[in-house]
Amino acid sequence: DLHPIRRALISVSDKTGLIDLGQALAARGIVLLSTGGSAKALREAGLEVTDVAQVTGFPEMMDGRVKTLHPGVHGGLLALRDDEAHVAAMRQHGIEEIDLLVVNLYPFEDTVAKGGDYADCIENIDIGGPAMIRAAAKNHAFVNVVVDVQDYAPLLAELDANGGQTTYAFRQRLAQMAYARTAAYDAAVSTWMADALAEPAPRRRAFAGSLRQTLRYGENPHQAAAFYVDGSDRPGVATARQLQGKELSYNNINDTDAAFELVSEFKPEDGPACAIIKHANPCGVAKGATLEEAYRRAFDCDRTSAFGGIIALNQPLDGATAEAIAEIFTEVVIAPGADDEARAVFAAKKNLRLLVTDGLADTAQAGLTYRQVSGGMLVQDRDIGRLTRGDLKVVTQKAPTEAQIDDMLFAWTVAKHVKSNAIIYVRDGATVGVGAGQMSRVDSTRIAARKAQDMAEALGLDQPLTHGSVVASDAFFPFADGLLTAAEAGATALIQPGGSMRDDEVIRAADEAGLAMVFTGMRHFRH
Ligand code: 93A
Repeated sequence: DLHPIRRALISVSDKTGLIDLGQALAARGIVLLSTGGSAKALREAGLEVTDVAQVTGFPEMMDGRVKTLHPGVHGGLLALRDDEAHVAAMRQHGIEEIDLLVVNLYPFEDTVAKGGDYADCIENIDIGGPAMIRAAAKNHAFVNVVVDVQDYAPLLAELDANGGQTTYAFRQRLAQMAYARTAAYDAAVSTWMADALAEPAPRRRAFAGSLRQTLRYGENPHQAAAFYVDGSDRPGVATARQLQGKELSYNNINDTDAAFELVSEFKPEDGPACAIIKHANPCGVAKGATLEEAYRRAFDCDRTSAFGGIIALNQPLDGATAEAIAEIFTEVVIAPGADDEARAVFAAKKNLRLLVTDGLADTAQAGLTYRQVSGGMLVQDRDIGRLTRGDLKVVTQKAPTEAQIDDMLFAWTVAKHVKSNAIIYVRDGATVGVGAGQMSRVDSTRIAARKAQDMAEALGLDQPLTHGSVVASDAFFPFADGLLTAAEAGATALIQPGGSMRDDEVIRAADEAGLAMVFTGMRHFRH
């Protein structure tokens, strides 16, 4: 299954490494065919190149839309070299074998990311390239197809290791990667069109991702893993610049995303905010007069859990905040910038990963989320539900104060980012208890209160910070028990969707306990 490469077709948009590759192939006696711009570049480097136009007998036409779509090319890629009829057809029509195809496609994804207009994006949909890639990949029994600049060196190494030939296994691997590329490419086109159409329902979507990096391992060391990015230029973990620290792990990426998405809910102009995440759930979220204060208040929600956490800030990291963060072990800090002083403080913490973004995530941006299930994928709109004061319906005799409403909205925003069943106690713009990921809502309510109790003891407070707090529940209280637990912990007001069969009972219990309660009419499940 070793086959030599005698003739290569090179057609690349990204000309990186093109000349070196052309020279290396020519030096191995390989005849070069090429399209317009690629041929020109190779020729300027002094290489001998045959224009594809000569192979097809047609000039490149229609702004390059039609250049390689011809039997002279596709016959050369698809013909089975060991099939008499195929070989006869080649001879009859003057078609010659193409043994190596090197293509990288029109930069469609980059054009979208750079905000290209509709016509620009359309023109950057490559047709001839994917057609050739798919043809060459299908015929990998004989043909080599390279779609990535990174594979130029391995190709040359393979040729050198096998006396100018390639093995079947090598070609097969190239073919697999080639189909991954064309699949991702078409997915990117489809996704862009769906966005352009503002297609509301997550129907007939394809996942457009390209490999950003292979990871050391997945959630656990025995699981292989990789990070794919969708090419959108949105601020977040996928586009952040890492200024220092070890390579991000799978869990780091997941948690950093959760932290950054949460902190991005708090606009910088509304003041500093900090979110600390552990295992994808917040263990402290707070606003503060300064960034340092926001961090310290978030930290005080649950100091035990915050150890080894992921910290996200809604404003550029400054020196004082960096000093405070550096007091304990932290895995990752992500912020929309970091000043020199902060960088100097962190420089001493070699393992701490510092990521900076260009601004915050747009939490109002529509999009889709994907989750794999056995045998399929669940796709849904992102949860961009947002409430304002006007959406809140007071259902108790007691109405909440303005300050309580502020805390309710804060707690509600945090609840959206906590795994269900989510219960959040908030006081003065800081979480003071978070109950996450429990199978029973009343358990979440209890756990959050107990943790607040533990914190009070650790901080030497007379009473837990849940005293005088407001509580958010991501879904309705099915019974009064959760509400009564919150009241016992000292909560004075509640925000919840409402809509339970027993709403009356729950409202009555709130009235009897002297609590203020509002219904949102919106739920924030997160699983
Ligand atoms: O417009 S196309 O879809 N029509 C074609 O027939 C065709 N053949 C190759 N684009 C086509 N290509 C693409 O041209 C390749 O995929 C590559 O990205 C690009 C290389 O063009 P040039 O060599 O002129 O820079």
